[in-house]
Amino acid sequence: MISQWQLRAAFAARLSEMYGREVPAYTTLVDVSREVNEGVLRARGADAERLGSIGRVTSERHGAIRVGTPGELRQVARIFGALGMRPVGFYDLREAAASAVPVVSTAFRPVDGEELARNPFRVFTSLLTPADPRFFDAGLRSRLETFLAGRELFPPELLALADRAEAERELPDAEAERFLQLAVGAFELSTEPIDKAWYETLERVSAVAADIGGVRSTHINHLTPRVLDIDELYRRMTERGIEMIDTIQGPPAWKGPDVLLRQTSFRALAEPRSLRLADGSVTRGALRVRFGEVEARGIALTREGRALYDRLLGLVDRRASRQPDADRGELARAVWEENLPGTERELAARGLGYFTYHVVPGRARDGSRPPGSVGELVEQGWVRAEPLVYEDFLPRSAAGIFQSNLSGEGSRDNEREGAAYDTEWLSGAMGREVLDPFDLYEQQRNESLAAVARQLGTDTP
Ligand code: OOG
Ligand code: NI
Repeated sequence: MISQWQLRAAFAARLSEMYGREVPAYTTLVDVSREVNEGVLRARGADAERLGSIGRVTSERHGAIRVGTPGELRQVARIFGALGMRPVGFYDLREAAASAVPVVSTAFRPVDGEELARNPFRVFTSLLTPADPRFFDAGLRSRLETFLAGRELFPPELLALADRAEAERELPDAEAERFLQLAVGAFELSTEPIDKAWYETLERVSAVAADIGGVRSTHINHLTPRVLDIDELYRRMTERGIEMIDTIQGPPAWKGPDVLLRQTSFRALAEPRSLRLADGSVTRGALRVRFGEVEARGIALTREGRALYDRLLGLVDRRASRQPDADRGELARAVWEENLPGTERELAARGLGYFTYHVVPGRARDGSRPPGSVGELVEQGWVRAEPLVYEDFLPRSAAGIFQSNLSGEGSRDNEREGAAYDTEWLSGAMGREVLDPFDLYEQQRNESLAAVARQLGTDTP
């Protein structure tokens, strides 16, 4: 029998194998990430594993896919459900991007601590928004919906195996093998010829709309390894002649604790594709749809911490617009140093970051009574705080990542009212509840505090 987490780990590994075969620059990214991680581990020892074991970090990946209809999203949810992954978070990329990205998104990932430690594979999953009149007029919307209704992304056999794996939380060896083959196959780039005129019609709205609705299949568009020092990785990739986008997105490099998520990417490479012309003949062309990304993960922020982060971003934006020649990274670093606590301990004390709490063995022996608050318990050495790693995404960075394969600007008619899409809508469309990431971190913290109280024989602090 192959359990759910083993299926998830095997799927991530096979997807990585497939992507490496098809996108060689990805293999370079993985190799350089491994070198950087080994270096950090040598230099920092156990401290390097504070936000995840080196085993977890080395195999850790996130992927991204894009689908066209709620029906397709429901099917994707069944496949990821088989792997123990649930939809977490709502990202509205229609608003976050400077240029047009007509999608709303969620991320499928494991949700409990043990499952995350085993293998945290996650997939950022975007759904096209044909009902948003800022992007699609009535005629184009209806052609698009007809096109999407006529395609099948996932074979029925794959979906049946997925349902079984989700219900039974495991599959027998032979079925597991079949499931993995079909699942990886469903995310490969198709060789079927693309209708050139139709693709280009959608491309005028947005390259992302064309990537989703211009073809009869879906594909993984990037797969992202995790690195422990993204500034060092960026230097080494550049040295190897791979042209990265010009920034690392997310928080700046600074001397305080790493929080949330820092990401960077290289632009999609032109790949040969068959294009069908209006007269039915097939010609060779090239499309840029698959790219490479790498990320460094930090401590998950609480709602208060996140609100502070968003305020600081705004502050950096304002300073950057007043000083257009200044280096944005430097400006951000200065803003960070003025406003964010420089140590993990303070981050915890000010309620800005998520931690779990664990009883320090032996402390109770002197016969004194443990204090009542978490802060005092930590201060007096009864419990130690372990940071929770951020398992999710950032809308502004995601919008930046989407640009990695946008050739044109696309178009958005800002005179029109946008269609309303939100978490509830997405949950309804998928038939599964889209979970709130803050609730999940909070739950992990609360469970650890309940365990502390049980062990110390006190009330939950
Ligand atoms: C997804 C972009 C978002 C990330 O890491 O923020 C993303 C896409 O390009 O489909 O993967
Ligand atoms: Ni990504």
